[in-house]
Amino acid sequence: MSMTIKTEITTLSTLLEDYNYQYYVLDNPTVPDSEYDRVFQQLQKLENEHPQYISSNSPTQKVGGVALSKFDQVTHQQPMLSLDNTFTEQGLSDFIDRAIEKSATNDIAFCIEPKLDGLAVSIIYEDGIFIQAATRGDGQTGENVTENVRTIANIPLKLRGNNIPAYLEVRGEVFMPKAGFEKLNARLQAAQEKSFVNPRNAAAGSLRQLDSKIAASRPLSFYCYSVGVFSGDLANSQYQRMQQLKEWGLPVSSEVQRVIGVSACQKYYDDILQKRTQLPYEIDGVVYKVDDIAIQDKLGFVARAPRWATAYKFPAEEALTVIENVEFQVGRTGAITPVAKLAPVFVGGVTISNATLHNKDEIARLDIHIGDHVVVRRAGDVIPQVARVILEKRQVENCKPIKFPSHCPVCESALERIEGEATIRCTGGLYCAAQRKQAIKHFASRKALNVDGLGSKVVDLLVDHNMVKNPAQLFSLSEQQIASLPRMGDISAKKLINSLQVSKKTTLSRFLYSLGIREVGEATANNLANHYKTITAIQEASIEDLQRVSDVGDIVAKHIYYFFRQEHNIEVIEQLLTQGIHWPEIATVEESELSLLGQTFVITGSFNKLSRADIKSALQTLGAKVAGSVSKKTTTVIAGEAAGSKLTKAEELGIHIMDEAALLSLLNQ
Ligand code: 5U1
Repeated sequence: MSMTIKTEITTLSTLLEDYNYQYYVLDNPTVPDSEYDRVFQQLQKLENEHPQYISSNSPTQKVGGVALSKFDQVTHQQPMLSLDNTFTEQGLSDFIDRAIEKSATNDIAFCIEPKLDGLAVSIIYEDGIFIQAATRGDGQTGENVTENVRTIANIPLKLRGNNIPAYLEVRGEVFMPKAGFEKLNARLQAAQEKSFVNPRNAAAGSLRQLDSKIAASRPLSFYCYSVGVFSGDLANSQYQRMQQLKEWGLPVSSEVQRVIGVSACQKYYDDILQKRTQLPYEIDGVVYKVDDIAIQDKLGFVARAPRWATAYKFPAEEALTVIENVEFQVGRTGAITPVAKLAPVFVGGVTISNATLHNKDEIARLDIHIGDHVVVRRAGDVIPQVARVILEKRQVENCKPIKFPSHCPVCESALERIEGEATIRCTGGLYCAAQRKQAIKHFASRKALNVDGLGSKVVDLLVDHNMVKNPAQLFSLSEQQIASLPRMGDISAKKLINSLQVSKKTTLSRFLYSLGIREVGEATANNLANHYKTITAIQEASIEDLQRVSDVGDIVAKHIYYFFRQEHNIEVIEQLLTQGIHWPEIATVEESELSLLGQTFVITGSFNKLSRADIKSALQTLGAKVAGSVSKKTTTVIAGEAAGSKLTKAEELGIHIMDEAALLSLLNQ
């Protein structure tokens, strides 16, 4: 009997280990969370009934144990080194040249990966079993954080596979993914506890908890980036070692690559910088390591950093400055956005002098005053924000509270705040010149009617000179009127008239998008067009019916419904159609003609002949689903030029891959 229980416990543990490996390392879960939970509970129940069979590396042992009074010290057998760093392309190229020169080898390969913004940790496995984890500390001695690291979900307590060394030290970064950080802070704020300023601090604070149950409740994660002390043999390549760690069940970033040459190294940096904001965790640069371990040994160290590795850091995303003033902008839908006017500061690679304060609640939450010293943040292409106020630097005599206006700063109409919304809006509609300008700019924008030559400045002029009060009036403008505007001549006027003429031929989806209905972006406009086929059908649809369209929920349905019931909007649409805006009829497709029904596509990379939006809409028209990430459910990946990790993953999973030419021929069929 006891043997059966023991076997059952082992079987359930192995099953959970497999699920964890598929989820955390392969990034390809094979069962729903509910199934994982069911098996977990079954194991937990058996272990509770037969505690003599609980192993310290059982998947149930990730919940934390008794609190410690302090952390013990751990001396690293091999010092944990720091990294040299550079901020410039020249610095990277110098590092590569030095490595080539010192190693007397011409074409050195580099193993490269993003530099995570977390804490370095060393983990020791003996005979494949997790036995100890320590922080970097001063590089020689760190703190024993075994009980906390044990609780990190993606760290295996037992390695899998073959030829596992009797002794293996892996090193890597413990970090907190962005989503987990947001949730944790929301939870702390709700409990009126102090929140963390960034994911790195949250990771550090969580790892230093003496109570491992608290650490277990924190959404920490881990990626390996090197091997420390080990017994036996390992591959002589940093990249292959990382792949080997992955096979043993250890989490390794899917962005790790092996490349040769300065330009490939620089390209990787550029690509990662581009997708930085989309990554689910914070990174602050790229780490380059000479791939060949024999060359690494030959290169050795200077002071406490290896000559064979460097970090090419991204421009700092946060900087300190002063709020000089606050202005209030009026958006396309009347939203009033407070904008901080800053003492110019260099951040994220550019000088900024404006930062959004979002809304009235945000001003109160941050307790911002004019004159305050603040930390501003500019992450990628995201609008700069004020991250926090440095209250210690506030000089009361030089500070004044921000007064939110009671009326629209542009048209003086009343402001309103709908219950449950954070945004305060101007009620002026198109009477408000600011809303008029934004509405016309949106109407003419690239993804809408795409009117070439009708940029922001021209729209401002047209509205300021009272020539255009709504988008339809653009089409009644004469060449003479346009040419009479400052800095506009006969030639640009002719061009603009011509562009307006060309823009009249559009698609229903673009037309819908151009109307600027709240919450109706490109994708929703496309879904509406494909569903209803005609503008009249959309105009007549009820709130309930609108919710049948993919991606349209109760709120969006109401926005659409009420938009088409406003007298003014009905008039403008009528005028636009009278002016000759037209689009090809959308054929009614029988279900039998939806040749891609039931298939899921992922689009990655860049394309020459088609835009991503066009590809997406063409695939959807044929009944396919278009997803953002590759998983086992993906049928086909459409890979353009410079496709990155999605393509790699598709290859790993053996998913069908199609290039642009193959896609065009499929669409032609
Ligand atoms: N991704 C990565 N981060 N990081 C930090 N690799 C890496 N390597 C490091 C450090 C300190 O040190 C190497 C010298 C092993």
